[in-house]
Amino acid sequence: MSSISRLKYSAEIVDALATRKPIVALESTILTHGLPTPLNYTTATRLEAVIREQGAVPAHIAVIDGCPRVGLSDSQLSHLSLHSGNPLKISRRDIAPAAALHRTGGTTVAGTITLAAHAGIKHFATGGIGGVHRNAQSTWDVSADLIELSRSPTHVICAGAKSILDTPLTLEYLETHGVTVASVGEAAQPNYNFPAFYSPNSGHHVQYSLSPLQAAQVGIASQGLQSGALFCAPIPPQYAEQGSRIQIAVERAVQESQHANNNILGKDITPWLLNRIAQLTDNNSIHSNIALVENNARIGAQIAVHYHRLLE
Ligand code: PSU
Ligand code: MN
Repeated sequence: MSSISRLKYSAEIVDALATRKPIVALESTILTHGLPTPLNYTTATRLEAVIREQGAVPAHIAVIDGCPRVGLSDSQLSHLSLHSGNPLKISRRDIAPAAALHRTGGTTVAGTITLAAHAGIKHFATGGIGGVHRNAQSTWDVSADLIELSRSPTHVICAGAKSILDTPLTLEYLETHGVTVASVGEAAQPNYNFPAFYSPNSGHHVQYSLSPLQAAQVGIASQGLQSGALFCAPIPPQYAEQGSRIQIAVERAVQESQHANNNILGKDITPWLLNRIAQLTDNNSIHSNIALVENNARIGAQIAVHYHRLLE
């Protein structure tokens, strides 16, 4: 049986799809590779609560025992968060082998978009996306997240791309591949900064500054174009100062990862850097990460609610 035809929905998601409720997808690599236990579990349940507070339905996506799932139970979230049995990091390329070999793993942004698009879920909130890595000119390390955004109609709400990546090259890549990029926020003032995950401003700009309602209107206007979009919400301002301190640790971690002795390659690079930055910042990076992903879940749910009202 194909992995996609094995896709299973929780009862709540079956109902939400049938009754046309707003749904916000959530990834699970943040549980299996992005955050340490038990903060990964408490964050996952908090994100679900934040989305419900706004009147939308959360849909965590993962592959469990070979079964791609949309909507996870509390015990499935808790199981993933314990990292037992060495869970896979599941990008698009890993979905079929994980299904065939009955493996369990967290879906990345690319893996989650693939499954969310199949389920007909338009909105997906996460922390940061993968992008074009520094030195990609020689390593070719470009995250599959960017490719997936370019070929699916999913709209992703995130806090930009981490400065472990090459921001201008990431923006160039998104432009070339037709992905809409905008900032989104509840503030009255327009904001044309492309955020840098731990910091509200990367020093690079976007062309559109949207309210959640306007982001939903862009979603409606994108129908038929099959355009993916990246809606970027900056980390809340109280974390800005800490962001510049974390930046120093980011630079050091990137340098260490490039040191030949460490031999960090491929899909292990992003989790390795996240863990090293947490060590170097005394876990401050983790608190920032949790704050921004909650902010994105809230704004993502607001966009999804507006979108569904506009559809009616
Ligand atoms: N950024 C984070 N935390 C994460 C990730 C990115 O701050 O957990 C994860 C996401 O799942 C993203 C993936 O899709 O890392 C990107 O990995 P790569 O760079 O190998 O494509
Ligand atoms: Mn990579």
